[in-house]
Amino acid sequence: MFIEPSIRTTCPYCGVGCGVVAAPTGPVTSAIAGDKAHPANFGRLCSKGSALGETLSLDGRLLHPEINGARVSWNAALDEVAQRFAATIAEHGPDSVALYVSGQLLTEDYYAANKFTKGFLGTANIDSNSRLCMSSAVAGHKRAFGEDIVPAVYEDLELADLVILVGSNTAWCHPVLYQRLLAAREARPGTKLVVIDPRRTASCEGADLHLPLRPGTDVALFNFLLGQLAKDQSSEAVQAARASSPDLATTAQLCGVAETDLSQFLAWFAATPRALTLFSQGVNQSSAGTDKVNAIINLHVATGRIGLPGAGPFSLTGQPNAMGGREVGALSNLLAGHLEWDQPGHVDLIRAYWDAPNMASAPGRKAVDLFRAIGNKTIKAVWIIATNPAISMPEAASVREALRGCETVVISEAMREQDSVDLAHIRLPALAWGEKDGTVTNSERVISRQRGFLPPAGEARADWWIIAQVAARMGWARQFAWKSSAEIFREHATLTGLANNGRRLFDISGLAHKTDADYAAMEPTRWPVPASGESTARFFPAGIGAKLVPTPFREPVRTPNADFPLVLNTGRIRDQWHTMTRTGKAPRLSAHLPEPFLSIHPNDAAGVAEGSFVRLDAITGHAILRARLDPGQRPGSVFAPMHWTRQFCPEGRINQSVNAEVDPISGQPELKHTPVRISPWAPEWHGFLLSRARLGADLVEWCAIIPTAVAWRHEIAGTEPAETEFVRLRDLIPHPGAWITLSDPASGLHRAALVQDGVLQR
Ligand SMILES: Nc1nc2c(c(=O)[nH]1)N[C@H]1C(S)=C(S)[C@@H](COP(=O)(O)OP(=O)(O)OC[C@H]3O[C@@H](n4cnc5c(=O)[nH]c(N)nc54)[C@H](O)[C@@H]3O)O[C@H]1N2
Ligand SMILES: Nc1nc2c(c(=O)[nH]1)N[C@H]1C(S)=C(S)[C@@H](COP(=O)(O)OP(=O)(O)OC[C@H]3O[C@@H](n4cnc5c(=O)[nH]c(N)nc54)[C@H](O)[C@@H]3O)O[C@H]1N2
Ligand code: SF4
Ligand SMILES: [Mo]
Repeated sequence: MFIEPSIRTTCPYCGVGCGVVAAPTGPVTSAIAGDKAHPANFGRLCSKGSALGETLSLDGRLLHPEINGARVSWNAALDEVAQRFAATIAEHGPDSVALYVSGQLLTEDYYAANKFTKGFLGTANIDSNSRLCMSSAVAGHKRAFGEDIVPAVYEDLELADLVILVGSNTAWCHPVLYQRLLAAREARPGTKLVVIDPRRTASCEGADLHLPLRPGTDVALFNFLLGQLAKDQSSEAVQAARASSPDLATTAQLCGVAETDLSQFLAWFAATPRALTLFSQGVNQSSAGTDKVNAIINLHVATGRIGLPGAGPFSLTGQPNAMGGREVGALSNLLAGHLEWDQPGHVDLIRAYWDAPNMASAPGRKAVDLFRAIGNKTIKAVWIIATNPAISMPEAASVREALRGCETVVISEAMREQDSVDLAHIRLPALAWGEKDGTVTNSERVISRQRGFLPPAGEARADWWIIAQVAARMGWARQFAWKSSAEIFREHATLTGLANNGRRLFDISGLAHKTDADYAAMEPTRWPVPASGESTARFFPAGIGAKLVPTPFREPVRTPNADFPLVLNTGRIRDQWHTMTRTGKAPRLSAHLPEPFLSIHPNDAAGVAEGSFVRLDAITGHAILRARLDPGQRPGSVFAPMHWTRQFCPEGRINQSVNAEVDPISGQPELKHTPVRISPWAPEWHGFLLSRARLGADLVEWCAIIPTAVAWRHEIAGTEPAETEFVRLRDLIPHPGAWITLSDPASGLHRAALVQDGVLQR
């Protein structure tokens, strides 16, 4: 039951962009339900969305600005940021500073960050965690369509006769879309589902066909279909496709799939005009990510299966506002409003519109390169906003080292205990979901409102406000004089119509005159919304206006070898979100898969038993994980989740081991393909410790912290002698009560419970 008034807002997790109805039931508690009127979910929510109410507590929030760990006033913190950035630029030039931002920012925050950096700091060194996520899709779209355009909409899921999931574990990562898909198949039982993924995922459960391809070979697979089905065989793209994939046998061998399965897929695609291909990180996060995207688009364009009801290539966005970040151009190689660095007049247009004194004139550094430049001290000041690169970047140990050695690290964050926050000199508390207010754009180009329904936590402020305050202190008060997110939205919407007249499909100038009240009440709205002229749901009907791009197949940069014979694949689990800052609070969400693990095909186990510890080694690092023997793994490749951090399980951090090879066009790192080896890790002892207080994950050699309804469970193991460790651990816990201990050296079992005033202390 909701206590009125309830607020309609949007889920802060994935790019499906579900509408949520929230009603505060106390200072930090809220009832959460799906919004029946929202076109993304029509009232549905997944496990993460429905547990949102359990993640709103103030535990762990960053509540006050800090400099070097000491609490300071906002004025002092903002002055310090402005002064340090100004001094660094004065001494070393504008390219010695950078921002690293996030697809979890609202469009208004994102717009502010991009304007501040490119127009005023005078550098294009602003990149986003979207580099690790969407940049290959962006690059592929631009090559095929001339602009970063997603041609399809969610309704196509209900209209398609053949749905293909490529490198997308939709059942876990875009669950409401998967539910929509299953419901559509129930309504129209003939609809086929094909999954293309090296491992058998939860998304395969409802599939008619699973192609467990050899990791990294998607281009060859789609090239084969293109070569077989393209009407015009003379184009350069078709020639390139036929070179890698001339026939069924060669392609099946190269991709490591059964000939019968591949020919089944070919036959279904050939026979089905309404074919829809959803793709995600198995495509983008690859050293051939951009070519994978274009190989998929090529097939749809060459066969006319695009821009029509139920047909098209469809890039699923990861974060809630991955799309919004692209709209405002907040990646180092983009400009605001889908304008382009190399188009005559575009940079000047923005310079004039912003009244920008220091407009950057060329693209800046992409994430991997940007952190390397911090490492070698080319970049001396960085401002991180709403992301956790110390965990989520590949070769994460060197990213941490880079930050540790950097003169000035500023972070705007919602949480106090977070691996990157630990490394920052200046910490700025940001509003979180439920408090902040603005817009986000989902995978199908629908702009929705996120609305606040809770008071700010402590002294937290909106991300756009923090940026505008620093800009004002650096001398640009006039250009950053916004009083509300509505004002920023109008400025952004107006920009998209500048010198446009249909030249750029991204145009929302029709929303530029929304009053504050209109903005407050704005319903989900799909772009484009030009001030004048036609708006359309789908683009490039039957492929008209789209280009075929040659995509010669190539192997990943680093391939398995004698030292590192297995391929490490990484990704997500159903109930955790990235670095667990929110989902890690909810016992319900931690119950599904409570510890970091490595999925291994039984043939590759080499002495590692189910449920035991396994050590993984790569060139750049190692991890110790719980082994799960899974016949659904493709032999030769192992899978680890990306989520565990220093806060939750230091030895479970996988990104120390993940290589930072990048796609040459998009700069997106190859997060799904690192050569590794595995071996058993045999601790002297293992056990668990339940405690009301969280004791910290560096308690012992291996520790994973798991929230439960009554206490924190510390799953622990070590190689020191059990007896001494047992006593050490017991004495770590400050206690006025008495220990009841039970030790049986013969069986090696040790138990202890703390009793205080006759009550068991957990
Ligand atoms: N539960 C949950 N949901 C999320 C998120 C989360 O953290 N947790 N994060 C959100 C974000 S930001 C993103 S980007 C999306 C990501 O959503 P997805 O891309 O669906 O998720 P991943 O698990 O990263 O990877 C997808 C699949 O790619 C496969 N894969 C690996 N290599 C290859 C290959 O060479 N070819 C092919 N075809 N497949 C391959 C992997 O086996 C994996 O199953 O999820 C969003 N939704
Ligand atoms: N190995 C491997 N690594 C990966 C991936 C993979 O598949 N495999 N996937 C990559 C992808 S696709 C992604 S998207 C990234 C995600 O990686 P990150 O972006 O690093 O992960 P998050 O935990 O989502 O970090 C978001 C942070 O923002 C904070 N926050 C939340 N809301 C706000 C706000 O409104 N304002 C501010 N200032 N802070 C806020 C949260 O507390 C949290 O600390 O990881 C990438 N890394
Ligand atoms: S599908 Fe995505 S947007 Fe929808 S409730 Fe789940 S996490 Fe939130
Ligand atoms: Mo992502």
